[in-house]
Amino acid sequence: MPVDAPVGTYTLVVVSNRLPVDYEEGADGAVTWRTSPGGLVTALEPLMRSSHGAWVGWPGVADRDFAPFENDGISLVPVRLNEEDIEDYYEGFSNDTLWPLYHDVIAPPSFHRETWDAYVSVNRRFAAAAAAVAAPGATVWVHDYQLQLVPRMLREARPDLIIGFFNHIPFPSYGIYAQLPWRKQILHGLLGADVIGFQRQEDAGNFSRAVRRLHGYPTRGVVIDVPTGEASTGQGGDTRRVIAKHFPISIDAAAYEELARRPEIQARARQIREDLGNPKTLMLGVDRLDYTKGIGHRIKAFGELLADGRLSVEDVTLVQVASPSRERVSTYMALRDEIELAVGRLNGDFSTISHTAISYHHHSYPREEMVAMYLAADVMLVTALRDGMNLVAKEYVAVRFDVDGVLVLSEFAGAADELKQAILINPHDIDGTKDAIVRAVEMPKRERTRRMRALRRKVAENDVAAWSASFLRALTGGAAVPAGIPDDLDQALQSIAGAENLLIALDFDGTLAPHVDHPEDARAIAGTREAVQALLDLPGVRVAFVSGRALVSLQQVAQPQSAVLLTGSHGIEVQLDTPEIELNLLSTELEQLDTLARVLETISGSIAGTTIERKPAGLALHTRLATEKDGQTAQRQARDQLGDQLPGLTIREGKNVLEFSVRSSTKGDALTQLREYTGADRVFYAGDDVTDEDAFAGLDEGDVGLKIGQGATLAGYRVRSPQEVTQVLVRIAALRSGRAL
Ligand code: GDG
Repeated sequence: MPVDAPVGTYTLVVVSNRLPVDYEEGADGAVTWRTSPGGLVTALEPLMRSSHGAWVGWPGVADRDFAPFENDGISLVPVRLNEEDIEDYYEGFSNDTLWPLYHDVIAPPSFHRETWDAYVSVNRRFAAAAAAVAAPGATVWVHDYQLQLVPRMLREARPDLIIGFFNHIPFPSYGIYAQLPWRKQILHGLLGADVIGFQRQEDAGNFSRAVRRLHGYPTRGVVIDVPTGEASTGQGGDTRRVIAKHFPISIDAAAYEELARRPEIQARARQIREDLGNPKTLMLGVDRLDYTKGIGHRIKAFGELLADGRLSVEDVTLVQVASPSRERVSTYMALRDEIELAVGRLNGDFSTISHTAISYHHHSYPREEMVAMYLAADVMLVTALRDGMNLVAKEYVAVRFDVDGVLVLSEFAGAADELKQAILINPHDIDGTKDAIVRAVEMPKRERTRRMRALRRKVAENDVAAWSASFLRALTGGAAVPAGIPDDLDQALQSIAGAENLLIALDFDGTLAPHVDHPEDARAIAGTREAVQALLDLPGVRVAFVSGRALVSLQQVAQPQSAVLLTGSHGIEVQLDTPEIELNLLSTELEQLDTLARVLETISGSIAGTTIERKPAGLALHTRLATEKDGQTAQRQARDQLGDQLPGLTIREGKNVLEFSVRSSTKGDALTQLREYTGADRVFYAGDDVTDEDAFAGLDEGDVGLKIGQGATLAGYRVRSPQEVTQVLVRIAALRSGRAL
């Protein structure tokens, strides 16, 4: 059915390589679409319906145009791919270059200029399709490694859009990423997004490091400052803030558990065991047939255990589902041969007439059958050599409502960050993997239950709905921001007000004081001082101001009560119940500061028109008053000499100014120090600026982060203006004193 809505009206647009539907043609030639039930669809379906969403992607059939249509209440916008596009963009650049490269070159990546060209042009097609359907100011969420150039292309076409990107696979370390001939273009493409999501913290870190090394943009914690417009030549000017952070993906855990509780699926699980001759232990592997999944390593370990006599084919059977994948890519064809040779050999060596060592299946199964297998399996083997997340591990846990079963999990799968109570292995270490398998087979019931209970809690806490909500919250902060204190914020305030030791940490400019043209004119709005005093008067409450300003300047504008704890210069300067300002610098850093001053003073003394400004953790060399040539010479000399003498310096370039720091500190660091100093068990943090995101990122569960104004944020709550912050402070004081009475 064609969509009635004209183009350009969708407020939420999801873009992924594949649309979440499969094409089917009846005998009479009638076209039907079957929803392919991926986790992403389940996660986004309700939102797509409620917020007038559209999904842009390839419908899975080459060389055919399809008009936009609606399926199961979701508008689908097909992008055409020709046979050649599939070969070059999909099988070539995506799956034969990016996939192996991003998975730590387990297989050698190919680098071909023609497939790169195809990647660029197909990305352009996806970006154009998304730009055409997005409403003014819409949110667009682009998915995965096939479409890394889309965020930038979209931003150029539609600067009004809010753009998010999520990378489902790992992001490699710099040494590996640097091999890519188009490494700068890909980063540039991704940096078109406002929020770039990764599976693991390590992936986000690798990305930020690559940005620093290849583009030289400053990064602080999760924030990257990307120059805009002409300043992208690196000559200072305006910047746009991009957040690069981990958002570990998950599954629809409740839906898996619901299937597992169905009597017919439990009966099927019993049947599977029976058909396999009721082995004492059933082990299971479920993977796309992909070289990243470590299927060969698993088979090797199992074969050696049978050969050593530590496991017997009479007692243990391994069921391996290897679902067909990328069958036209030659590496995958070779992998299939290799795995099937290993399975055949192992079965030839160890199977008996009544017991098969490996029950191997190169098909796809319906989800119900997968759930029955998970239920039937005593031990689940996930031995990936590199894997963004690995949803199979989470599915196994979600299904086990009987709180039994053992998960053996590779530490190289993203899931290992959350699923710590699995038996974690290094699959390259065959002996270690063998020991882990034996341990899993022999694990006593009590330990199995204890571990599975903890695993289930983890998966239930972060299901796919929580995942998409947290990504979209970071991207848009939710929909419109209401006036006053929203209900959910009020509930959170009620909860923190009861803390044993409560820390109220507040940014100043934009949070307590409206932004003004001249920074020295900033003043907190009326009522703030009284609200702060009310908090200071309560037992177990500390109030801190956390600012990017130099502390002297903060004191001047905020005129804080003496009991207020102060941190300035993004945490480099502190004043914690002391009369003097203390510098948070190590003695080695103080020595570096001396060297820095010496070098810059010499340069400035010899070149007319250059001046030096001292900062708490560094110095700035100003060249505004020098001739252009002298300015350049001074900057070059400073870079060269300091590069030799102090290689670890952070250098920031602005218009006619070069700033050197011996320490890059963030408001996140400031908050950590305040938390330790006050011994707070709960923290309330309010801020409006992107530098406050580092503090929000450091909040724990149970803490409250409050963002002031619009813009991407990691804070859980939002208000519009400093006026509402004051209301919130008054409310916290009232709630807490109510408790004290
Ligand atoms: C990428 C990243 C990341 C498999 N065989 C059958 C079947 N499956 C289902 C599983 C699971 C999914 O496919 C596989 O997901 P994984 O996460 O394990 O791996 P990738 O396909 O490589 O996915 C990965 C993921 O994106 C999400 O961000 O976790 O790291 O590589 O749901 O159950 N499902 C059915 N029949 C099969 O035969 N029905």
